[in-house]
Amino acid sequence: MSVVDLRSDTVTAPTPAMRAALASAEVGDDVFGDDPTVNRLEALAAEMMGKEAALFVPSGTMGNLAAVLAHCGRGDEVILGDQCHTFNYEAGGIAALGGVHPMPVRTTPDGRLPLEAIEAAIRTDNVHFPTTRLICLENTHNRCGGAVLDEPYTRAVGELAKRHGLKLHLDGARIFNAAASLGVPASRLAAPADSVTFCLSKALCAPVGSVLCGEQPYIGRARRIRKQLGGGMRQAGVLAAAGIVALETMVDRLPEDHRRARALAQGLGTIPGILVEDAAPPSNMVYIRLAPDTPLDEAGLQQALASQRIKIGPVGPRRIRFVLHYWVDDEGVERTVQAIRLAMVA
Ligand code: TLP
Repeated sequence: MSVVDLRSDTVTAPTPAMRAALASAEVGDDVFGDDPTVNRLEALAAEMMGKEAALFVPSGTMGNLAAVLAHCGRGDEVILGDQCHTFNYEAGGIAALGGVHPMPVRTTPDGRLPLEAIEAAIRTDNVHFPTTRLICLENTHNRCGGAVLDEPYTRAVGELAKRHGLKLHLDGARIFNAAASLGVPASRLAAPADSVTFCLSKALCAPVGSVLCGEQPYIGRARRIRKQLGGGMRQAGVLAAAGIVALETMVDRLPEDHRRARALAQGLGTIPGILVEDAAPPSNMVYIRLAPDTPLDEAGLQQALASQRIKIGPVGPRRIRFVLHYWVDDEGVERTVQAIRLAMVA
């Protein structure tokens, strides 16, 4: 029986085509700018995001950190969502390493920061205050059920930022999922942002890596910051080669994961005691809650499923996230629904 791993799309092992590409990748020292495969990946990524330049980084966390540090100086402030990844899951890096002060704004369940709330969070010019420099958005929104930010909303935030002389960064770890969900090119969703990070190592299946995209001088500053963070990699072409395969072959299949997320949500919705947060999830994530009167809690369910070789990820008390990806097929979805149905009556 194969393992069905729904804990995250970060668990995705490389595809056979990626393994072949990385084994034969042409490489050089990327800190010297000599790695042709990294250069090719960066050019492709910039083109797909509609930006001038790109920087290959080891992780989404480093991509967001370098992005924020290239926009802000010490004591500057960034407006971001209280549910966003940078605020919750990046070990406080922007503050710890960059001296950048976060100004969290309440996130609505659809992953948005209300425009009025952003505007109200912008500091006036007063010696007591930090200087507002940057706004961050996340698309798709991880903690908000994989919510998708559409083009008009992102454009409205971009216009607001411009009006106030601020920059806009987009954590687009799963921007291709957002694009697939809306049926628009990712570059349209990135257009209002000054910078965007996206991940190769999540739904696109590459083993390692993310890319930060923006205008040339900005990416130049980010390149120096990546070096300061210890992220200057040498023959990184072996990783970039898998990233190129990811961009060339894995983007168009994302609607399959979204279809399976909806199937999983629908199946789980028929099980007594399971409260599906969104019966028609917008991208590749399904969030459920266990009803208060069910004997199994999230750890109990996780344990029951582990014995069936199904891995799930609790994200809070009685709350569980399931993430669909390349390595989970229809049979895996069915097996999961059946196993949970049995565990809930056991
Ligand atoms: N998210 C991971 C965990 O850290 C929670 C996951 O399993 O979903 N931005 C967003 C929106 C993310 O979801 C993640 C990873 C990152 C950035 C960071 O990427 P990595 O893990 O490459 O540093």
